[in-house]
Amino acid sequence: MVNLSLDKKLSELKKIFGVETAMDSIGYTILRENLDSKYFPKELPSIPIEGPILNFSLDGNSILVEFKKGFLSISAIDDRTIYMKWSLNYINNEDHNQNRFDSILYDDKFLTINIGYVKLVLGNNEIDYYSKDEFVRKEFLPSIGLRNLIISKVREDSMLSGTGERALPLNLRGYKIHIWNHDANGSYGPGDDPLYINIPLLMDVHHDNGYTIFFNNPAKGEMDICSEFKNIVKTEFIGGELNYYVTFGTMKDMMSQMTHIIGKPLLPPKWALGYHQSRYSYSSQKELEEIYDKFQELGLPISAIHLDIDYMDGYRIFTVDKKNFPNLRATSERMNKNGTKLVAILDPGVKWDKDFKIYREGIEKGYFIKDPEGNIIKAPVWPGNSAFPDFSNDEVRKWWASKYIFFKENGITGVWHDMNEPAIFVFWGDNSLPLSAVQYEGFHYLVHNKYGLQMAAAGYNGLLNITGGERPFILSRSGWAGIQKYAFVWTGDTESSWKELRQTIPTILNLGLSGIPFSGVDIGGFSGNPSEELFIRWFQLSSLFPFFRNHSAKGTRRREPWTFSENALNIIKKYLNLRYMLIPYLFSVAYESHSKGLPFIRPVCMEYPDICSDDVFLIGNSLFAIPVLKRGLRKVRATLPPGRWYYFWDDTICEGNIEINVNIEDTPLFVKEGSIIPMERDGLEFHVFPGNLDEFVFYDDDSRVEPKFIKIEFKMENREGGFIITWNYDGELMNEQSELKFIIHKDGKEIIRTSKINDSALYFT
Ligand code: MIG
Repeated sequence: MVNLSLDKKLSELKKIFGVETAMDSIGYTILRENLDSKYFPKELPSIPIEGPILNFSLDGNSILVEFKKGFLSISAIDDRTIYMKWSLNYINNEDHNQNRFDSILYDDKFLTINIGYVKLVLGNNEIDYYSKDEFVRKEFLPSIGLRNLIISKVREDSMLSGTGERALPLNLRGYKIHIWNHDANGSYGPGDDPLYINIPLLMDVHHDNGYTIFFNNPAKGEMDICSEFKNIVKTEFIGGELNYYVTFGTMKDMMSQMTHIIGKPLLPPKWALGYHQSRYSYSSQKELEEIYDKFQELGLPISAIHLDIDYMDGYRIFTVDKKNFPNLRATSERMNKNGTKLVAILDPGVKWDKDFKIYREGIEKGYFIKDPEGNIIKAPVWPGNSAFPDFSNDEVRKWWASKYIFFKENGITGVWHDMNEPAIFVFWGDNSLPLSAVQYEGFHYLVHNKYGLQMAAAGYNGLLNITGGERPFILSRSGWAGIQKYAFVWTGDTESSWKELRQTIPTILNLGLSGIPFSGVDIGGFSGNPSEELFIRWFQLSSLFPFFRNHSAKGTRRREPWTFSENALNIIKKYLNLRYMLIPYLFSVAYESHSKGLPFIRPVCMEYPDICSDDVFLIGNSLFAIPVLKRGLRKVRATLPPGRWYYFWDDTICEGNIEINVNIEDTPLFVKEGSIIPMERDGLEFHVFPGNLDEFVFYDDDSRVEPKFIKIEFKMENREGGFIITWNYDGELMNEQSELKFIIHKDGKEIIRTSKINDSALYFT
């Protein structure tokens, strides 16, 4: 097995991790291979379900269909969402709080089920799905067993998106994707697959009608999205159950219905939407203070500074290196006064060290993941050999949560979960735990994809216990369906390249369509060195992303705002200020994501069916961005979505095809006619871009779990010679006497009008 390239790898690993860890890595890799060749099944048997339909019955609110071989249970979750479960044996229905079907018809050959605008037609060998009388999907009877396989036919012209985190286009048609959370090992670029967050959820839309399917199976899998056969999607899992939810309707309806099932996104504490400064690593308290002070000195707003792994004592989790960080809490208190929070990294691996308390506890309580022979798995990560908590066990999650008091004691507000795929330093093959490792919920290959999610669930509860009522902030690298309930995510170790800059947009759009609204990318890319131009363009783009963080790998050139030219610093400052000015709008969008499950940044087709591009996006539904994604580009030609748009920077009204100069300081941003954009400029201002507006909900709160809030629902209507804004409000953050300051954008001018919140209307002519 050892050849030249492995020799080279060994010397590399020795350099990065030291000789011992490099040797441990070889040892672990061999162990993993031996275990899996002995215990991971060699054959993956699969038995096809076979028609015809022999019988069907209504069992509670579910329909149980009996085929010649196999059973299918169908329940209605609501009038646009169904749940399907296949088995070779009789199925006892779980209680799903089901709705009733509107009608069930059987005519000898076909079983037709109607609910709301959804219709399913079951034949002897397949199922046809219809939404609003339109055919959307055909599904052939699956095979089940250790290999669960389901083949479906999709329409020719639909967009297939979602599936978690992909360095692929927004439309995934033509790609085969893997469903196995994976550490990209320090650097990746467009086309690399899989990455850290893989979700068996696929959205299939055409003309804003379609379906989203979510396979409720975290097992190792893959999905061939029309790459092998035209219009054929093939989904496969190793083991687990074959059950899935399918929801129908417009993209927006599907998002809200689906997040009802996989989990409603959290509402972040407001500071989390500000700017985060990070680097691998700020490695002393002195350095941390210098960074913080420099932000103050230059008048650059900053919401958080992140500490990467070097703050720990020998990479032992829940410890601080007291030599380099003698009093972290003192620094954090100073930062907190100006609203800057400290965020610290946390990896799941527990150093294999008999003198380390967390390790001893884990051993005594039996909380670490074992191999099939009952030995605790010992595998190298940053601390050297480590043991891995079994987060699939609720008791372990509670234990883990109880450790987060450590963060409070050290003045750390937010926690950044890394290496939680979990990642292991290996020599060859898969860089995680053995497939055959044993966890509380089952073999590792069945639950691996949930490791980061379950760690986040534990961490979230851990923080809830100690924040004194503030909403927690967790940033997670890995995740599965539902990670949005607990955490923000970022796209991991992106390479610093123009093509990766461009890739970032569809990656984040697909995360959003997978139910994860809050995500971002390391500004400049993680690995490698961006040119000043690339860094500026990346900064401009990220200032419009939900999560806005500057982070970079060890050994790369510094990337703090002042480490480029004076001109760059000025541009960076402009976009920092833009971000903070937009926070009232962005927080309202975050509230919409939280309450409706909608993405934070959106593909254009979500608002304007059929118009889609990987290079532009909407922020909420009122702002539209055309980021600059090419080196040397100084002129952008593009087509605006239908309607009239105000150029954000000078109020020029634009429509249709446009051509704009984009000097290095410019990034095209547009406001939809008929919008209200709350901004923080001279206090809170409601910027009015006249036109008809169905609804805009302004939301603000004090970032607490039980918040004091204000929610104002605005409408706007054109009237002859002017317009009228009406609103109603709820909440205690403002009172009857509170004034609303409107800034009306008209003919390139800004006109100020104030109203009492109690007035409920403003008429403008
Ligand atoms: O093995 O903590 O993606 O953001 O700086 C690398 C060090 C571990 C990977 C993360 C990156 C972080 C780095 N980590």
